[in-house]
Amino acid sequence: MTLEDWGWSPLFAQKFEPWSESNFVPARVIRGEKNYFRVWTLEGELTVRFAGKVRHKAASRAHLPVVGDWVVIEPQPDQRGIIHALLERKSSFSRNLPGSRKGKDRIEQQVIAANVDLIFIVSGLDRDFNLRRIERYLTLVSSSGADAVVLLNKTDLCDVPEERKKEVETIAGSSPVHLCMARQMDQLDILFSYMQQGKTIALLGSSGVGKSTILNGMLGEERQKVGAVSEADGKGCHTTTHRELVLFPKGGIIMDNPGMRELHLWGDADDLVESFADIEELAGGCKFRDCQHKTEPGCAVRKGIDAGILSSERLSSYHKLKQELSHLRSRKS
Ligand SMILES: Nc1nc2c(ncn2[C@@H]2O[C@H](COP(=O)(O)OP(=O)(O)OP(=O)(O)O)[C@@H](O)[C@H]2O)c(=O)[nH]1
Ligand SMILES: [Mg+2]
Ligand SMILES: [Zn+2]
Repeated sequence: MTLEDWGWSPLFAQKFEPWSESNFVPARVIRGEKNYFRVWTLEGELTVRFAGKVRHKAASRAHLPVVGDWVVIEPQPDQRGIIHALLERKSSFSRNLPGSRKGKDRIEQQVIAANVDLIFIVSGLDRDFNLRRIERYLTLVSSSGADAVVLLNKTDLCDVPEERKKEVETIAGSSPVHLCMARQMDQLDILFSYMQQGKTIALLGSSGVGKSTILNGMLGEERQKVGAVSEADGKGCHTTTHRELVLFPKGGIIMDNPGMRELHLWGDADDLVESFADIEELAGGCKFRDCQHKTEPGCAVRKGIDAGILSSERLSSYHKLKQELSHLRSRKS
């Protein structure tokens, strides 16, 4: 196995350069536990912690290693090691973890997955199906630096899968949309066309949509535990509890993830340009350059709704996400 099999590239080699003359080695974080990480190095897998100075030097939690990161390790006896530094990420999928302290709104960037090239946004065609949530995921992916593919799983539980696919295509822009039935390993072949040596793909979506089933199906073994969804509300029971990178023998890396409950945006208004390219394009025809597409005269976006090119739900969703991003910006500064 080579570093390149795990996604190493000249970019990371350059970042590692200052460390290359001592005992340090590059490693990729493949699993995160509460107090330690599992990393892969050329010498094998190690259990590592980070040196206190890494924590002190980190400007925020977003600067601490997560699964997918490349880190600088000082190997120790007994397959152990110490993380000395985090190499700059080429992409990161983050969300906002809002909270409050002393009655004040707080925002915090939580990096969920680092150095991912492609994100499979998995959605179930059962009660999980929700166009607005997919829009939210697409917006988060556009700020991550990764590409997106939407997977609509559980075709067996839907009478009109092709119709659903078409609906998603109207909001997915240039991201491909595929149907699959992971439980019977149906239509998983198309997913292999996205795999290649050193490329990292993350599976993201709510609990119970079938992320781990998809990974098992592609791998051809029951590597990840799979759990039933609740009969009462159709939701999953958070079976996967750790993020983890799995290397495929034929090339490519897949990251399984726990289902996400809350998806607050982390990014800026520009991220909507990609995830709502249709609205941005229509906006070019609005009378006023700063048109908010609400009540202004000569609004080409609202004309688009009247003409049936755009749904009013999508425009509301756009307004909502834009509002969330501007709130975030006012908190950041
Ligand atoms: N009917 C049907 N069920 C499926 C399909 N794919 C997965 N499932 C079932 O959906 C349930 C949840 O699957 P998981 O793979 O555990 O879902 P997950 O997304 O990994 O869930 P978390 O780990 O909780 O985030 C299991 O009972 C699977 O057997 C499918 O194509 N059709
Ligand atoms: Mg799972
Ligand atoms: Zn307008």
